[in-house]
Amino acid sequence: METHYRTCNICEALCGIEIQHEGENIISIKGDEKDPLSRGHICPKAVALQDFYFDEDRLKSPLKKTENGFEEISWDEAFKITVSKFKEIQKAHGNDAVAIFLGNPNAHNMGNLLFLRPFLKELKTRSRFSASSVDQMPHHVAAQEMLGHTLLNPVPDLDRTNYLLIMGANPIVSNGSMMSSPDIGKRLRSIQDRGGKIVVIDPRRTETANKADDHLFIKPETDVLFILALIHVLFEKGKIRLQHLIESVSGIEEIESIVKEYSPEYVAPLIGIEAEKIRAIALGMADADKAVLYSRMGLSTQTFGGLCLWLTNVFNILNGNFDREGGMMFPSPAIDPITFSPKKGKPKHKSVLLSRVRKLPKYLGEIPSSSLADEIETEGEGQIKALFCVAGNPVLSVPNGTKVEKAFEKLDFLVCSDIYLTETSRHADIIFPATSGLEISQYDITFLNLAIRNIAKYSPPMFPKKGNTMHDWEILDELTARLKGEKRSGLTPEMYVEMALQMSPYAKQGLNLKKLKEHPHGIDLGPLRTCLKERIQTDDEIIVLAPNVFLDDLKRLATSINSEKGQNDFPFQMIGRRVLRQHNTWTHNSHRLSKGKNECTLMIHPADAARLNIDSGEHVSVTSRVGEIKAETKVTDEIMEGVVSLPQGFGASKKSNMKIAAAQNSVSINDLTDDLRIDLLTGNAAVNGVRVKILKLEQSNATA
Ligand SMILES: Nc1nc2c(c(=O)[nH]1)N[C@H]1C(S)=C(S)[C@@H](COP(=O)(O)OP(=O)(O)OC[C@H]3O[C@@H](n4cnc5c(=O)[nH]c(N)nc54)[C@H](O)[C@@H]3O)O[C@H]1N2
Ligand SMILES: Nc1nc2c(c(=O)[nH]1)N[C@H]1C(S)=C(S)[C@@H](COP(=O)(O)OP(=O)(O)OC[C@H]3O[C@@H](n4cnc5c(=O)[nH]c(N)nc54)[C@H](O)[C@@H]3O)O[C@H]1N2
Ligand code: SF4
Ligand SMILES: [Mo]
Repeated sequence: METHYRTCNICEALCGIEIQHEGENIISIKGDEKDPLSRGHICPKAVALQDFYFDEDRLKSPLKKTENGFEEISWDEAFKITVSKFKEIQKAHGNDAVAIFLGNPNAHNMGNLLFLRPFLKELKTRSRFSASSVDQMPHHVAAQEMLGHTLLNPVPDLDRTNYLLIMGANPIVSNGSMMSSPDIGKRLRSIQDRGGKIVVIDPRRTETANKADDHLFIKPETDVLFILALIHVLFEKGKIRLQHLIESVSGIEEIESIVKEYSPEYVAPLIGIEAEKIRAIALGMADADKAVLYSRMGLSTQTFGGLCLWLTNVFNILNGNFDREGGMMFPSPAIDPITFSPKKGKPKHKSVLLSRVRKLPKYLGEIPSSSLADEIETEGEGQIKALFCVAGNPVLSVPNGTKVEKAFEKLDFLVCSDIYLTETSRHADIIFPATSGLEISQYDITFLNLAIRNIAKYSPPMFPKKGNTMHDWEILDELTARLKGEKRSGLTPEMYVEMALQMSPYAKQGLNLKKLKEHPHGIDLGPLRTCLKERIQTDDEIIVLAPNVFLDDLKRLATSINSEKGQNDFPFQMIGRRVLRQHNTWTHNSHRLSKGKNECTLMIHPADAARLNIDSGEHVSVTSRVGEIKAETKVTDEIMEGVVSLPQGFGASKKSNMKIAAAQNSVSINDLTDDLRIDLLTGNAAVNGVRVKILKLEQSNATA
């Protein structure tokens, strides 16, 4: 029997796993007790890594669409067709006519991250989209505007804080996001064991809220008012303390004048939380020496996502808990993406570019994914004619997925890299079959830069490539070479890691790839430490507390307050949720993860259900401006009155080749979310707070 150690690359938690196997026969997958970050923790999804590897439905050969369905072709033919199509379309319509969509798994795969850069350089397209604009773009915008670099994203120092305020995140289920913190349950309990406090602000009493000391319901999309009121209280009670950043912050007066009008008494009726409670939280955090406000998905994917994430930083800074033990801190990763694109000394604040059709902001050089369909459908210079979708499933993951799917029919050429024939890739002309989690080598470049301890870890591949698949990085390297008309680069992800480690601040301590290979559980580089002075990228190394883009956006907030738009036709606000046993759209074909009760239910409050005469288990139709779905209800007081919740990532189509997933009859929340609902400041989709109406279905209409 052999034992293989690696990091699970499904979600951001970075759990170390121990796999016992005899050749291809897996005997067990367990948590690696010796992993310095995860300390033996895993979730049910890690065990399913074997299901994705062995899945019969998985793609095992390049495919070409023909009149008689998909046909297997050689890699050479797949590359030839793709590159000649790209070239032909770019020649006829310009470089931007070939677009790229990057899905979430790219961030979990070092090969993709490393080889996308040269590929994009060669493809020369400005039509770039990714899952980031349906997720965390506001975090990047706040980082760029305040600290000078999109990747300077602070993480809560969970292991040392004494007051954790969680807004719009459910880490007990998601295992943490923009905060790689495996074993989150124990870590939260430790806060309480050392006398600390956890408070959750969420329109749903979530699994995390159930473990917290306090949970407060908040009306969806009003969080920005809550945070403004917290800051108001800090000023009012003379609690501003900048600690070691006292000489390093500009714009305090502007913030003071802004928050004046947002007293707890003013915001309370708008957000649904009593003024007294708001004051108690602000003062509780001011008086705790180590306190941190952590905001995530629920705040970044709403109409005021940018303001929410900006004010989250502002609150943590003014409360003396930024770049300091127990507050928001910055990892000092061994491979630091910022060293590869330092901005210091360069002129900042070029104004942000706008997208062609809807004139939306293009942060990170990306067009907001909510406008993908528009950019395909709208004629004129720069219209998208071809799309390369790498590890993405926008038909299920982007707002108004039905519109995205229809737009795909207008494309001259769609090519996808995926492990499955999905709701998206089934429309492709060419599909590249990629390797999955157990077949790749991994050094987690993205998430070790978001981890709550400094760690370095490398995992070699465990299994050979399945069937006639290729690694994503090989696909990208081959495409780059053929676009250039040259031979493959000869580089491997390991070579990049080796080079990056040579430039690392830890190189002096002897950290290199050889050493990482000798330490399969990973190497602990210690707790987070104060380091912003070295890492900040603004020209004068000053934190900009009040950037103009945010100040300007406050006007949009002011006009939206008290606006009753749409409430009569669509009386409910819909929010999303995640389930422990699935990850986004792609894990639903694991029988292990998909068995059991239907998790794709519409949660509704008992008072609302009574008014509509609905019981748990009955079916309703849910309609928004853009679409309608049918769903089974779950009547529960864990959701706020007036709010309903559907999980994200569901809705596998019978037309995909994922038989287990398709048999579940689930629905896609993104058939209801609205591509026009967007945070205009950052371009991020507002998938939370969507206005819907609900109708009870008679028995005969109820088969969803
Ligand atoms: N309404 C609503 N919409 C949401 C969200 C929400 O909360 N509510 N969440 C958003 C968030 S946070 C995210 S990150 C996005 C995710 O959106 P996407 O990234 O579009 O979707 P995923 O399901 O993560 O996976 C994309 C595809 O990658 C394939 N895949 C998996 N592993 C690999 C691999 O190693 N290589 C290759 N080539 N392919 C692979 C999968 O089969 C799948 O088809 O969805 C967003 N959409
Ligand atoms: N099991 C599992 N884990 C995952 C994933 C998965 O699909 N399954 N996906 C991974 C990905 S890609 C990501 S980005 C992370 C996301 O990780 P989290 O940010 O923890 O995401 P969610 O669980 O969607 O939690 C969002 C919370 O925001 C709340 N919310 C919605 N609207 C509002 C609002 O207006 N205000 C407030 N205050 N709260 C609101 C919702 O009720 C929900 O509890 O999870 C990752 N981990
Ligand atoms: S929590 Fe995330 S990283 Fe850990 S085992 Fe589960 S899916 Fe893998
Ligand atoms: Mo995400």
